[in-house]
Amino acid sequence: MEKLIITAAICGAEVTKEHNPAVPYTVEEIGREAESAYKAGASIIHLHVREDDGTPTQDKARFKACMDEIKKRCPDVIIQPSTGGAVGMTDEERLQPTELGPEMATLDCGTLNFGGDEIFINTENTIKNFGRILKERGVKPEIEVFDKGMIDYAIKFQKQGFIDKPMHFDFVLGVQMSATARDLAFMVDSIPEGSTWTVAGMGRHQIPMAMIGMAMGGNVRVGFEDNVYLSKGVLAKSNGELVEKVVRIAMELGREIATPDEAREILGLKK
Ligand code: KMH
Ligand code: ZN
Repeated sequence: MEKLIITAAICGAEVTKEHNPAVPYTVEEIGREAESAYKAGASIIHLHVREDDGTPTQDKARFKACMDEIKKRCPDVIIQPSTGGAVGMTDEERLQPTELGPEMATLDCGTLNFGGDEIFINTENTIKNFGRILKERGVKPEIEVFDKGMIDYAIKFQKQGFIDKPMHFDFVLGVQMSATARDLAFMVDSIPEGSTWTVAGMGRHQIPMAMIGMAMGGNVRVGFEDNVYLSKGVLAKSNGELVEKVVRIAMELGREIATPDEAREILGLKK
């Protein structure tokens, strides 16, 4: 099997210090959490940033400060800014970090319910526009899939020239769609041959989905954005602890861990 790419989603836009005091807000805290994940074996940092008080922001200067801090601590790690940001942000706000020339960024391929009255809006025109801009800026999209129709959108927009092949997908299970082995198998079976994929299970689904994904030959995303617990009722002290847990399971499954450069190779990122 291919080496395992571990993505650490260290911060997110919704989780707070009330959920887990180790959730990072400041530039220093974001650097600390990225470093803990990187040292444990993460080759990609999926990045949201916050103001010092925890407010989510897509501000370009704030992203630059955080990315510089991460690069200082983890020189070769792949930084993957979010273009999803937080619910309610405008497309222009969301696109700001792509101006900083990251190697990757997310591309959310559909609209979905995001809890309570929240709707995370990604219209067809938003997806096409984001795809076009990422392509123009040489940024590889990680296609965020919250249900099967989003794979169909990605394939349609790839055919129309807004997304390049080979495509890389992140199956986010447990937000809108459920998180079962059947769900994951259906997603994996629905993407074009030659694509790569990773799985992100929400909350208590994080480790079970990671285990199934690893056994299937896929890649894994863990981190506070999706889950703040190391085990039932036990808060993780850092993102690194969550990555370490995945590494232990990977060792048992015989999956070696990809370095950032090996991940670049697997994902076809230009260096
Ligand atoms: N915070 C969500 C509204 C992404 O990073 O692209 C969007 C999100 C997906 O987290
Ligand atoms: Zn995100």
